Amino acid sequence: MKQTCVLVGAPIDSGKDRNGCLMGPDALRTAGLGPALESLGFRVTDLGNLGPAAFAPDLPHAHPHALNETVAWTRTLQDVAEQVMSEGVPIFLGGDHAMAMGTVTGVAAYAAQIKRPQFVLWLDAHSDFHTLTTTGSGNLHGTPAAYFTGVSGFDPFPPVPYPVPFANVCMMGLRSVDPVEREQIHKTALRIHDMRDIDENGVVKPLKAFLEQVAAQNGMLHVSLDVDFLDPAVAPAVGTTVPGGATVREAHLVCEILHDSGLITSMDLVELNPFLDERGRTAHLMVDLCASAFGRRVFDRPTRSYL
Ligand code: 6HN
Ligand code: MN
Ligand code: MN
Ligand code: MN
Repeated sequence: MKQTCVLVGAPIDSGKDRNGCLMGPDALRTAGLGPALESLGFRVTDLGNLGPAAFAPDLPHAHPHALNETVAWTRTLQDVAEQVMSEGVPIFLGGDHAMAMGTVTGVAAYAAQIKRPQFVLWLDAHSDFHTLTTTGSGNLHGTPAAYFTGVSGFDPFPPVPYPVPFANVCMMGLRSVDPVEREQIHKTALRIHDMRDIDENGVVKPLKAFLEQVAAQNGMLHVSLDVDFLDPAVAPAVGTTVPGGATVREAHLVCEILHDSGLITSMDLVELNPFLDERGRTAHLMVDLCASAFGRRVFDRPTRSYL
């Protein structure tokens, strides 16, 4: 039987002050995400674009920015993510990275139901490990990793009954971490691979070690791919560019190995701001990376060759 991928549009744009990510889901569709997955043998269903639950309007220059709207999105996404997990492999189309407050807590609730541990691979220039009190910018797309790991300081947000253990989170590609985030991360068992680590060791070694841990525990694996994991020279359509990111091949290799592992159970494609793109090149790159993560390859190799 064909496996099903479920596309879930989440045009959340409240995670920062600069608008544009609301066009992300439709740009990913326009760049051919659905047909790319179909050509790989998947049945693709598309839930269309979601909206936030009802919320009281936020004040224009509040700190944090757009708190009520982001809480409302988190509620919607938690429910939908938990539900949709029984229908196939959801691919959540962002939207900015505040989306992961809902998607990761939602899929983790499903994992708890079926009594499997949840793991997260975080591909990002940033650690997104602020809380409502530590964030300097007030931009909530800088907070999801602290929220879904159960760090306190998220009062207006729904409580997190099934936090993802720090040791089950692997972050790759980091090169912009705020001092408070660094201090907090030091106290945790998060697996961190910054760009220097990738320069020295490549992506295969750390990724393989993480995937072995996921496989050994029969874990569910959520992959959260932020556009700025990539170098801005190849992926310009993001508001938070940081030089020195992953190359096109490094990113593909990560995705190809993820596919070979057979472990991906859900995925986020986030932070694409089509308003900043150059003739759709970043949208196309994100679609191509997603295709690699779901089995596009040049030549066949034995599966699970990395495990
Ligand atoms: N992202 N650390 C910065 C802040 O504003 O808190 C940047 C956050 C970037 C968010 O990667 O999704
Ligand atoms: Mn906004
Ligand atoms: Mn991010
Ligand atoms: Mn980022």
